[in-house]
Amino acid sequence: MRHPVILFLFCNQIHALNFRQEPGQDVFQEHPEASGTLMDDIFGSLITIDNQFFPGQTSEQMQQYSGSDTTHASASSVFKLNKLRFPEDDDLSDFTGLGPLYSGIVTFAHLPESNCFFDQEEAIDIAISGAPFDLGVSYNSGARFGPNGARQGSRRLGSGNNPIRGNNKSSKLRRLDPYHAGLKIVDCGDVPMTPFDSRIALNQLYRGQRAIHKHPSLNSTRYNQTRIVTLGGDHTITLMNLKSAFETFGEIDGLAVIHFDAHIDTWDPKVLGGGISDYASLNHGTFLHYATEAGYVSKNHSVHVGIRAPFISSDDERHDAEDCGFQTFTSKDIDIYGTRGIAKMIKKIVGDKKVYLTFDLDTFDVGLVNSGTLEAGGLSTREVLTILDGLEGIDLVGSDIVEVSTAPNTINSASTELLAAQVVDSLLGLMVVNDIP
Ligand SMILES: [Mn+2]
Repeated sequence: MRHPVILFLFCNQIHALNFRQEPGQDVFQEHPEASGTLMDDIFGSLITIDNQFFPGQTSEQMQQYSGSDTTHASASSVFKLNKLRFPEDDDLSDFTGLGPLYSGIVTFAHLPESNCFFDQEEAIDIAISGAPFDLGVSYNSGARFGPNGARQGSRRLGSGNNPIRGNNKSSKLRRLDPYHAGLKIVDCGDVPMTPFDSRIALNQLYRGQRAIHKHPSLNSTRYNQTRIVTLGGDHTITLMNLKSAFETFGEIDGLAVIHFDAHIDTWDPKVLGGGISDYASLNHGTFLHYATEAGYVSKNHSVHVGIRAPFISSDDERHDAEDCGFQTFTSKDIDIYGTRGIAKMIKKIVGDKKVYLTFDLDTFDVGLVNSGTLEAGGLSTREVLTILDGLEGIDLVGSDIVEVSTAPNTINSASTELLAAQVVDSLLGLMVVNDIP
Protein backbone atom coordinates (compact mmCIF):
# COMPACT_ATOMS: atom_id res chain seq x y z
CA MET A 1 0.00 0.00 0.00
CA ARG A 2 1.99 2.95 -1.21
CA HIS A 3 -0.77 5.33 -2.25
CA PRO A 4 -0.92 7.17 1.12
CA VAL A 5 2.56 8.48 0.40
CA ILE A 6 1.39 9.90 -2.92
CA LEU A 7 -1.55 11.48 -1.09
CA PHE A 8 0.83 13.23 1.25
CA LEU A 9 2.75 14.67 -1.67
CA PHE A 10 -0.30 16.56 -2.85
CA CYS A 11 -1.58 17.60 0.55
CA ASN A 12 -0.72 21.06 1.77
CA GLN A 13 -0.40 19.75 5.31
CA ILE A 14 2.85 17.89 5.04
CA HIS A 15 4.16 17.20 8.50
CA ALA A 16 6.92 14.85 7.42
CA LEU A 17 10.11 16.85 7.59
CA ASN A 18 12.00 14.12 5.84
CA PHE A 19 10.31 15.06 2.54
CA ARG A 20 12.03 18.40 2.57
CA GLN A 21 15.16 19.09 0.60
CA GLU A 22 17.96 20.91 2.40
CA PRO A 23 19.50 23.58 0.15
CA GLY A 24 22.44 22.34 -1.84
CA GLN A 25 21.99 18.77 -0.69
CA ASP A 26 21.46 16.09 -3.28
CA VAL A 27 19.56 13.38 -1.47
CA PHE A 28 17.73 11.83 -4.41
CA GLN A 29 18.29 8.12 -4.38
CA GLU A 30 18.15 7.23 -8.01
CA HIS A 31 17.12 3.75 -8.88
CA PRO A 32 19.73 1.93 -10.92
CA GLU A 33 17.15 1.26 -13.65
CA ALA A 34 15.74 4.81 -13.75
CA SER A 35 14.93 5.77 -17.32
CA GLY A 36 15.28 9.53 -17.00
CA THR A 37 11.64 10.15 -18.02
CA LEU A 38 9.46 12.87 -16.54
CA MET A 39 7.66 10.37 -14.30
CA ASP A 40 10.94 9.04 -13.01
CA ASP A 41 12.11 12.55 -12.28
CA ILE A 42 8.91 13.34 -10.36
CA PHE A 43 8.33 10.10 -8.49
CA GLY A 44 11.84 8.58 -8.50
CA SER A 45 12.13 5.21 -6.87
CA LEU A 46 8.43 5.23 -5.92
CA ILE A 47 7.33 3.97 -9.35
CA THR A 48 10.57 2.83 -10.95
CA ILE A 49 10.28 -0.79 -12.04
CA ASP A 50 12.13 -2.99 -9.65
CA ASN A 51 14.00 -5.96 -11.06
CA GLN A 52 12.87 -8.28 -8.31
CA PHE A 53 9.16 -7.87 -9.17
CA PHE A 54 9.72 -8.81 -12.81
CA PRO A 55 11.94 -11.86 -12.74
CA GLY A 56 12.97 -13.09 -16.16
CA GLN A 57 12.44 -9.82 -17.98
CA THR A 58 15.33 -8.30 -19.82
CA SER A 59 16.40 -4.79 -19.02
CA GLU A 60 15.19 -3.72 -22.52
CA GLN A 61 11.69 -5.06 -21.79
CA MET A 62 11.66 -3.17 -18.49
CA GLN A 63 12.89 -0.03 -20.18
CA GLN A 64 9.98 -0.36 -22.60
CA TYR A 65 7.56 -0.87 -19.72
CA SER A 66 8.66 2.18 -17.78
CA GLY A 67 8.66 4.29 -20.93
CA SER A 68 11.42 6.02 -22.75
CA ASP A 69 9.65 9.15 -23.95
CA THR A 70 12.02 12.05 -23.73
CA THR A 71 9.63 14.64 -25.19
CA HIS A 72 9.32 16.32 -21.82
CA ALA A 73 12.95 16.01 -20.83
CA SER A 74 13.52 19.75 -20.76
CA ALA A 75 10.29 20.36 -18.81
CA SER A 76 11.40 17.84 -16.22
CA SER A 77 14.48 19.78 -15.29
CA VAL A 78 12.51 21.64 -12.61
CA PHE A 79 11.91 18.36 -10.82
CA LYS A 80 15.59 17.54 -10.89
CA LEU A 81 16.06 20.73 -8.91
CA ASN A 82 13.40 19.63 -6.39
CA LYS A 83 14.45 16.09 -5.71
CA LEU A 84 12.78 14.12 -2.96
CA ARG A 85 13.82 11.54 -0.46
CA PHE A 86 11.06 9.17 0.59
CA PRO A 87 11.11 7.55 4.03
CA GLU A 88 12.13 3.90 4.25
CA ASP A 89 9.28 1.65 3.09
CA ASP A 90 8.60 0.40 6.64
CA ASP A 91 8.86 3.84 8.25
CA LEU A 92 5.45 5.13 9.50
CA SER A 93 6.75 7.91 11.77
CA ASP A 94 4.90 10.56 9.73
CA PHE A 95 1.59 8.75 10.41
CA THR A 96 1.65 9.52 14.14
CA GLY A 97 0.51 13.16 14.07
CA LEU A 98 -2.68 14.75 12.77
CA GLY A 99 -3.17 13.69 9.16
CA PRO A 100 -5.26 15.37 6.49
CA LEU A 101 -8.55 16.63 7.97
CA TYR A 102 -10.64 13.96 6.28
CA SER A 103 -8.55 11.09 7.63
CA GLY A 104 -8.82 9.23 10.92
CA ILE A 105 -11.83 8.08 12.94
CA VAL A 106 -14.26 11.00 13.16
CA THR A 107 -14.74 12.71 16.52
CA PHE A 108 -16.10 16.23 16.88
CA ALA A 109 -13.42 18.62 15.61
CA HIS A 110 -10.77 15.87 15.96
CA LEU A 111 -11.07 16.06 19.75
CA PRO A 112 -9.73 13.10 21.71
CA GLU A 113 -12.24 10.31 22.32
CA SER A 114 -12.99 9.45 25.93
CA ASN A 115 -14.75 6.63 27.76
CA CYS A 116 -16.88 9.05 29.78
CA PHE A 117 -19.54 6.59 30.99
CA PHE A 118 -17.25 4.14 32.73
CA ASP A 119 -14.00 5.93 33.55
CA GLN A 120 -15.51 8.26 36.16
CA GLU A 121 -12.13 9.39 37.52
CA GLU A 122 -11.02 11.19 34.38
CA ALA A 123 -11.02 14.96 34.79
CA ILE A 124 -12.79 16.73 31.88
CA ASP A 125 -13.70 20.39 31.46
CA ILE A 126 -16.10 20.17 28.50
CA ALA A 127 -17.57 16.99 27.00
CA ILE A 128 -19.23 16.54 23.61
CA SER A 129 -22.02 13.97 23.89
CA GLY A 130 -24.32 12.59 21.18
CA ALA A 131 -28.06 11.88 21.61
CA PRO A 132 -29.17 9.92 18.52
CA PHE A 133 -32.94 10.10 18.97
CA ASP A 134 -35.95 11.16 16.87
CA LEU A 135 -38.97 9.43 18.41
CA GLY A 136 -40.46 12.75 19.51
CA VAL A 137 -40.77 14.38 16.09
CA SER A 138 -44.13 15.50 14.72
CA TYR A 139 -43.05 16.05 11.11
CA ASN A 140 -39.62 15.27 9.67
CA SER A 141 -37.60 12.43 11.22
CA GLY A 142 -33.89 11.76 10.77
CA ALA A 143 -32.25 13.48 13.75
CA ARG A 144 -31.08 10.12 15.07
CA PHE A 145 -28.33 10.61 12.48
CA GLY A 146 -27.61 14.12 13.79
CA PRO A 147 -24.71 13.39 16.17
CA ASN A 148 -22.81 11.62 13.41
CA GLY A 149 -23.79 14.38 10.98
CA ALA A 150 -22.47 17.12 13.24
CA ARG A 151 -19.19 15.27 13.64
CA GLN A 152 -18.85 14.81 9.88
CA GLY A 153 -19.51 18.54 9.46
CA SER A 154 -16.83 19.41 12.02
CA ARG A 155 -13.83 17.97 10.23
CA ARG A 156 -12.41 21.38 9.34
CA LEU A 157 -12.71 22.58 12.93
CA GLY A 158 -10.36 22.04 15.83
CA SER A 159 -7.51 24.47 15.62
CA GLY A 160 -6.53 28.02 14.95
CA ASN A 161 -8.08 31.43 15.44
CA ASN A 162 -11.03 32.44 13.34
CA PRO A 163 -11.14 35.93 11.81
CA ILE A 164 -14.90 36.20 12.40
CA ARG A 165 -15.03 34.83 15.96
CA GLY A 166 -16.11 37.72 18.19
CA ASN A 167 -17.95 40.75 16.89
CA ASN A 168 -15.23 43.35 17.33
CA LYS A 169 -11.50 43.57 17.74
CA SER A 170 -11.62 44.25 21.47
CA SER A 171 -13.63 41.07 22.09
CA LYS A 172 -11.84 38.31 24.00
CA LEU A 173 -13.49 35.86 21.59
CA ARG A 174 -11.65 37.53 18.72
CA ARG A 175 -8.34 36.10 19.95
CA LEU A 176 -9.67 32.77 21.23
CA ASP A 177 -8.95 29.29 19.93
CA PRO A 178 -11.34 27.36 22.22
CA TYR A 179 -9.70 24.05 21.38
CA HIS A 180 -6.28 25.15 22.68
CA ALA A 181 -7.13 27.58 25.47
CA GLY A 182 -6.14 25.23 28.32
CA LEU A 183 -9.45 23.47 28.98
CA LYS A 184 -9.70 19.74 28.41
CA ILE A 185 -12.40 19.09 25.80
CA VAL A 186 -13.22 15.51 24.79
CA ASP A 187 -15.77 13.66 22.65
CA CYS A 188 -17.67 11.06 24.73
CA GLY A 189 -19.36 9.51 21.70
CA ASP A 190 -23.11 8.86 21.77
CA VAL A 191 -25.36 7.80 24.62
CA PRO A 192 -26.88 4.47 23.53
CA MET A 193 -30.58 5.30 23.05
CA THR A 194 -33.03 2.65 21.90
CA PRO A 195 -34.97 3.61 18.75
CA PHE A 196 -38.02 1.59 19.90
CA ASP A 197 -39.32 3.23 23.09
CA SER A 198 -38.90 6.92 23.80
CA ARG A 199 -39.39 6.46 27.56
CA ILE A 200 -36.46 4.08 27.82
CA ALA A 201 -34.35 6.10 25.37
CA LEU A 202 -34.84 9.35 27.31
CA ASN A 203 -34.03 7.60 30.57
CA GLN A 204 -30.84 6.27 28.99
CA LEU A 205 -29.96 9.83 27.97
CA TYR A 206 -30.56 11.15 31.48
CA ARG A 207 -28.29 8.49 32.99
CA GLY A 208 -25.64 9.17 30.35
CA GLN A 209 -25.68 12.93 30.92
CA ARG A 210 -25.58 12.42 34.67
CA ALA A 211 -22.56 10.11 34.39
CA ILE A 212 -20.70 12.71 32.31
CA HIS A 213 -21.64 15.60 34.62
CA LYS A 214 -20.17 13.68 37.57
CA HIS A 215 -16.64 13.89 36.18
CA PRO A 216 -14.46 16.43 37.98
CA SER A 217 -13.21 19.35 35.91
CA LEU A 218 -9.48 19.63 35.18
CA ASN A 219 -8.41 23.23 34.54
CA SER A 220 -11.70 25.11 34.83
CA THR A 221 -11.56 28.34 36.80
CA ARG A 222 -15.32 28.37 37.53
CA TYR A 223 -16.81 24.88 37.60
CA ASN A 224 -16.05 21.76 39.62
CA GLN A 225 -17.97 19.43 37.30
CA THR A 226 -17.83 18.72 33.56
CA ARG A 227 -19.97 20.87 31.28
CA ILE A 228 -21.65 19.20 28.28
CA VAL A 229 -22.42 20.19 24.71
CA THR A 230 -24.94 17.67 23.33
CA LEU A 231 -25.37 16.82 19.65
CA GLY A 232 -29.02 15.89 18.99
CA GLY A 233 -31.31 14.34 18.39
CA ASP A 234 -34.81 15.84 18.18
CA HIS A 235 -35.66 18.59 20.63
CA THR A 236 -37.21 16.24 23.21
CA ILE A 237 -33.66 15.37 24.31
CA THR A 238 -33.20 18.85 25.80
CA LEU A 239 -35.51 17.93 28.69
CA MET A 240 -33.00 15.31 29.87
CA ASN A 241 -29.99 17.55 29.19
CA LEU A 242 -31.63 20.33 31.19
CA LYS A 243 -32.60 18.00 34.05
CA SER A 244 -29.03 16.78 34.47
CA ALA A 245 -27.50 20.27 34.00
CA PHE A 246 -29.97 21.72 36.54
CA GLU A 247 -29.13 19.00 39.06
CA THR A 248 -25.41 19.65 38.54
CA PHE A 249 -25.24 23.45 38.28
CA GLY A 250 -28.75 24.73 38.93
CA GLU A 251 -29.93 27.50 41.15
CA ILE A 252 -33.10 27.21 43.22
CA ASP A 253 -35.25 29.00 40.64
CA GLY A 254 -33.81 27.13 37.65
CA LEU A 255 -31.43 27.84 34.79
CA ALA A 256 -31.90 30.78 32.43
CA VAL A 257 -32.74 29.14 29.10
CA ILE A 258 -31.84 30.73 25.76
CA HIS A 259 -33.91 28.89 23.19
CA PHE A 260 -33.12 29.41 19.50
CA ASP A 261 -36.03 27.96 17.51
CA ALA A 262 -38.73 28.62 14.93
CA HIS A 263 -41.27 27.18 17.41
CA ILE A 264 -42.06 27.98 21.02
CA ASP A 265 -41.82 24.32 22.17
CA THR A 266 -43.75 25.20 25.36
CA TRP A 267 -46.97 23.80 23.94
CA ASP A 268 -49.35 22.49 26.51
CA PRO A 269 -49.60 18.71 25.91
CA LYS A 270 -53.38 19.14 25.89
CA VAL A 271 -52.80 20.99 22.62
CA LEU A 272 -49.97 18.95 21.10
CA GLY A 273 -49.75 15.16 21.41
CA GLY A 274 -51.42 14.63 24.76
CA GLY A 275 -54.85 13.89 23.37
CA ILE A 276 -53.65 10.51 22.14
CA SER A 277 -51.91 9.01 25.19
CA ASP A 278 -49.73 10.04 28.11
CA TYR A 279 -46.80 8.51 26.24
CA ALA A 280 -47.40 10.91 23.35
CA SER A 281 -47.56 13.97 25.62
CA LEU A 282 -43.81 14.45 25.78
CA ASN A 283 -42.44 15.38 22.38
CA HIS A 284 -40.30 17.97 20.61
CA GLY A 285 -43.04 20.60 20.87
CA THR A 286 -43.90 20.18 24.56
CA PHE A 287 -40.59 19.51 26.31
CA LEU A 288 -40.20 23.12 27.49
CA HIS A 289 -43.66 22.98 29.09
CA TYR A 290 -42.45 20.01 31.14
CA ALA A 291 -39.04 21.58 31.84
CA THR A 292 -40.77 24.67 33.21
CA GLU A 293 -43.22 22.60 35.25
CA ALA A 294 -40.29 20.64 36.73
CA GLY A 295 -38.54 23.85 37.76
CA TYR A 296 -35.49 23.53 35.49
CA VAL A 297 -36.26 26.81 33.71
CA SER A 298 -35.91 30.18 35.40
CA LYS A 299 -39.11 32.06 34.62
CA ASN A 300 -38.61 35.64 33.42
CA HIS A 301 -34.91 35.00 32.72
CA SER A 302 -35.57 32.78 29.69
CA VAL A 303 -36.04 33.73 26.08
CA HIS A 304 -36.98 32.38 22.64
CA VAL A 305 -35.06 33.64 19.60
CA GLY A 306 -36.14 33.17 15.96
CA ILE A 307 -39.81 32.31 16.55
CA ARG A 308 -42.02 32.32 13.43
CA ALA A 309 -44.16 29.16 13.35
CA PRO A 310 -47.92 29.56 13.76
CA PHE A 311 -49.52 28.95 17.16
CA ILE A 312 -51.91 26.03 17.47
CA SER A 313 -54.43 27.32 19.99
CA SER A 314 -55.47 30.84 20.91
CA ASP A 315 -54.05 30.33 24.42
CA ASP A 316 -50.51 29.36 23.26
CA GLU A 317 -49.02 32.84 23.50
CA ARG A 318 -50.38 33.46 27.00
CA HIS A 319 -49.32 30.00 28.20
CA ASP A 320 -45.82 30.55 26.85
CA ALA A 321 -45.31 33.97 28.39
CA GLU A 322 -47.27 33.69 31.64
CA ASP A 323 -47.19 30.03 32.67
CA CYS A 324 -43.73 29.25 31.27
CA GLY A 325 -42.17 32.71 31.67
CA PHE A 326 -40.49 33.06 28.28
CA GLN A 327 -39.84 36.34 26.49
CA THR A 328 -39.79 36.16 22.70
CA PHE A 329 -37.82 37.57 19.80
CA THR A 330 -39.37 36.60 16.48
CA SER A 331 -37.25 36.18 13.36
CA LYS A 332 -38.51 39.55 12.09
CA ASP A 333 -37.39 41.24 15.33
CA ILE A 334 -33.86 40.86 13.97
CA ASP A 335 -34.77 43.27 11.17
CA ILE A 336 -35.95 45.75 13.77
CA TYR A 337 -33.29 45.50 16.48
CA GLY A 338 -30.36 44.10 14.51
CA THR A 339 -28.24 41.11 15.46
CA ARG A 340 -26.13 42.98 18.01
CA GLY A 341 -29.23 44.62 19.48
CA ILE A 342 -30.91 41.24 19.94
CA ALA A 343 -27.77 39.82 21.58
CA LYS A 344 -27.65 42.74 24.03
CA MET A 345 -31.30 42.24 24.97
CA ILE A 346 -30.81 38.49 25.48
CA LYS A 347 -27.88 39.20 27.81
CA LYS A 348 -30.03 41.61 29.79
CA ILE A 349 -32.78 38.99 30.18
CA VAL A 350 -30.48 36.20 31.44
CA GLY A 351 -28.43 38.59 33.59
CA ASP A 352 -25.80 36.89 35.70
CA LYS A 353 -27.76 33.67 36.08
CA LYS A 354 -26.38 30.32 35.01
CA VAL A 355 -27.49 29.72 31.43
CA TYR A 356 -28.45 26.70 29.32
CA LEU A 357 -28.53 27.41 25.57
CA THR A 358 -30.47 25.11 23.25
CA PHE A 359 -30.25 25.64 19.50
CA ASP A 360 -32.80 24.11 17.11
CA LEU A 361 -31.42 23.94 13.55
CA ASP A 362 -34.77 25.21 12.26
CA THR A 363 -33.65 28.63 13.49
CA PHE A 364 -31.89 28.79 10.14
CA ASP A 365 -33.99 29.49 7.10
CA VAL A 366 -35.80 26.61 5.37
CA GLY A 367 -33.46 26.71 2.39
CA LEU A 368 -30.33 26.07 4.42
CA VAL A 369 -30.99 23.02 6.55
CA ASN A 370 -33.00 19.87 7.04
CA SER A 371 -34.61 19.69 10.47
CA GLY A 372 -37.65 18.35 12.32
CA THR A 373 -40.13 21.02 11.23
CA LEU A 374 -38.93 23.46 8.58
CA GLU A 375 -40.22 27.04 8.55
CA ALA A 376 -39.84 29.91 6.09
CA GLY A 377 -38.55 33.34 7.09
CA GLY A 378 -35.62 32.12 9.16
CA LEU A 379 -32.21 33.45 10.08
CA SER A 380 -29.15 33.55 7.87
CA THR A 381 -25.95 31.78 8.93
CA ARG A 382 -24.19 35.10 9.49
CA GLU A 383 -27.04 36.47 11.64
CA VAL A 384 -26.84 33.40 13.86
CA LEU A 385 -23.06 33.58 14.26
CA THR A 386 -23.19 37.30 15.12
CA ILE A 387 -25.97 36.86 17.71
CA LEU A 388 -24.17 33.92 19.32
CA ASP A 389 -20.86 35.78 19.58
CA GLY A 390 -22.75 38.78 20.93
CA LEU A 391 -23.59 36.66 23.99
CA GLU A 392 -19.93 36.72 25.11
CA GLY A 393 -19.77 36.81 28.89
CA ILE A 394 -22.88 34.77 29.78
CA ASP A 395 -22.40 32.04 32.40
CA LEU A 396 -23.02 29.12 30.02
CA VAL A 397 -23.16 25.83 31.96
CA GLY A 398 -24.55 23.64 29.17
CA SER A 399 -25.77 23.68 25.60
CA ASP A 400 -27.06 21.57 22.75
CA ILE A 401 -27.85 21.60 19.06
CA VAL A 402 -30.96 19.67 18.05
CA GLU A 403 -33.12 18.65 15.10
CA VAL A 404 -29.97 17.93 13.09
CA SER A 405 -31.85 15.84 10.55
CA THR A 406 -29.18 14.24 8.40
CA ALA A 407 -30.78 10.97 7.37
CA PRO A 408 -29.10 9.31 4.37
CA ASN A 409 -29.94 10.82 0.97
CA THR A 410 -31.92 13.75 2.37
CA ILE A 411 -31.71 17.24 0.93
CA ASN A 412 -29.34 19.75 2.57
CA SER A 413 -27.59 17.06 4.62
CA ALA A 414 -24.14 18.50 3.95
CA SER A 415 -25.07 22.09 4.88
CA THR A 416 -27.06 20.85 7.90
CA GLU A 417 -23.98 18.97 9.12
CA LEU A 418 -21.72 21.93 8.56
CA LEU A 419 -24.06 24.44 10.24
CA ALA A 420 -24.61 22.16 13.23
CA ALA A 421 -20.85 21.93 13.66
CA GLN A 422 -20.40 25.67 13.22
CA VAL A 423 -22.98 26.45 15.91
CA VAL A 424 -21.23 24.04 18.28
CA ASP A 425 -17.95 25.80 17.48
CA SER A 426 -19.57 29.10 18.54
CA LEU A 427 -21.02 27.49 21.69
CA LEU A 428 -17.57 26.19 22.62
CA GLY A 429 -16.25 29.73 22.15
CA LEU A 430 -18.87 31.05 24.59
CA MET A 431 -18.18 28.27 27.10
CA VAL A 432 -14.40 28.75 27.01
CA VAL A 433 -14.05 32.54 26.76
CA ASN A 434 -15.17 33.04 30.40
CA ASP A 435 -13.07 30.22 31.75
CA ILE A 436 -9.57 30.52 30.35
CA PRO A 437 -7.14 28.97 32.86
MN1 LIG B 1 -37.50 22.94 18.70
